[in-house]
Amino acid sequence: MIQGKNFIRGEFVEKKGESFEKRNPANIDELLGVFPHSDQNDIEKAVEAARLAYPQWRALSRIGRGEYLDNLVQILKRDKEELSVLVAKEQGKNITEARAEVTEGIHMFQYQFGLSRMPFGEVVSSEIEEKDSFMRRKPKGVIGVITPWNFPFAIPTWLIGPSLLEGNTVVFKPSKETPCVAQKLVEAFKEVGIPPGVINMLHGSGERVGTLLVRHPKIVVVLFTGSAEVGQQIRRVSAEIPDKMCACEMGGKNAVIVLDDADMELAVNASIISAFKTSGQRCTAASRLIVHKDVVKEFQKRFVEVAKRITIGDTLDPDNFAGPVINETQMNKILRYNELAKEEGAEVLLDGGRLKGPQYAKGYFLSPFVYRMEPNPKSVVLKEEVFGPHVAIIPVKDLEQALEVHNDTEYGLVVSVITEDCRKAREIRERCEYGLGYVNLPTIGAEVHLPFGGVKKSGTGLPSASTLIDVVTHRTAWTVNHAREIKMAQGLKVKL
Ligand code: UN1
Repeated sequence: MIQGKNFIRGEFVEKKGESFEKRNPANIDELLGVFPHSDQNDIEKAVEAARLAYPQWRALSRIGRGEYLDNLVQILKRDKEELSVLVAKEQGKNITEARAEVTEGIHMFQYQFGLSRMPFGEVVSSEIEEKDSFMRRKPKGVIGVITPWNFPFAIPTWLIGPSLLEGNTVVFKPSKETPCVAQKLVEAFKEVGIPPGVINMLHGSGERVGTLLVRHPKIVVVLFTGSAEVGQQIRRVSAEIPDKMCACEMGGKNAVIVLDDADMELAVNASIISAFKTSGQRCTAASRLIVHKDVVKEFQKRFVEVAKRITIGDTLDPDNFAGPVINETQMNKILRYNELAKEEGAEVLLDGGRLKGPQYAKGYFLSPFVYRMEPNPKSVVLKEEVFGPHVAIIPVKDLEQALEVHNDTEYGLVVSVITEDCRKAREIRERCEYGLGYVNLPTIGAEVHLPFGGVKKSGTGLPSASTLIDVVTHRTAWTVNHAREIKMAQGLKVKL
């Protein structure tokens, strides 16, 4: 049982007053921890701590800051299994996925450590031979990091790692659904002796703590991963405050496109992984399988066969495929989308729903819901993100229609195409709207050294992971004259 605490100026602080519980979504009898609800006063203290720590932290060399992240990696590697078990218990993903998630987070800090010795600017040519020009990056200040519950370890590292390496300081607000893993991550920062105030953490809900953090005038950048609705609110609030910018990673209505020449086994396996890993609770999960009509019959038969076989249950049993969904609200939302699909005329191929039986009685376990539906621009279930084990098979007559159906949503995060034909894959690459594209792979499984972010409603056009550096630094121009006299660019002549 974790006694949750906020982390401010290098200390875990006691807090009386309102608190909230975190329970295991696979077994709600298991209480994992109790955490404080932060208030305006805590926010002021945390932001002030980050503000005071900033000048010294940025004055440390970039390599010096990287060393802290390398030390952190050693601790996280030591505690990897403990962290993975906690991710599985708190988030509800299977232990094999939890281990992969912790690995992904460690990769981010390793990547940042490696980057600390790499160039962080450019030498730029000038019209005047004696002038040397540079693009140099400067940190921005205090960054607010607001993270979701589906990747309680990896996503915080994705946002905190680059922010700290570049010399910013951080106030971190983890999801109220996954405070335990956040607490462990911050404990590791404390153990490496990161200077007080460089990272601070506040527990609480998005509506209260998140909102106050976004509104705080001293938070210059907000990094957010979560729903499109909340992201849109953050964008609105940020726009009102001069000097504030936000980078939001939001949802997806991702698709696997299966063409008529697809390797069928690969197509089915990639689709199963895309639709049902993490119980469909990834922003990269696919809830649409767009399949060429000539192969749709075979595809759907094989897909449903495998979907029926996947085992859902105990998150610590590595032989299970998936665990529960995160909470009752999400479970009910997914069930409503299943019903809506029926109302919208779906041909149900596998009627998923709440799993029954004593091993499921204490958790939010859902079995896969699979349906077939003709392309329909009016259908809500073909457009909205479900974030659960809910997937449509949509038959299309050719590549042209596949492209049209793919782009017919407000989102644009991930597309995967299953084909042996490089020309068709190229058409998908050029004409689909997405931020991450895959060929003969599932839609999930991005790596930290690539850009991560979507277009349209999925993102703000500022991808994270490797490219977050562009958000957490300001690019400055620095020009030095080595001549004795002043020579101007653009042929400007000045007589004095
Ligand atoms: C998310 O779901 O918000 O590509 C992130 C993936 C993971 C990251 C997902 N590496 O599925």
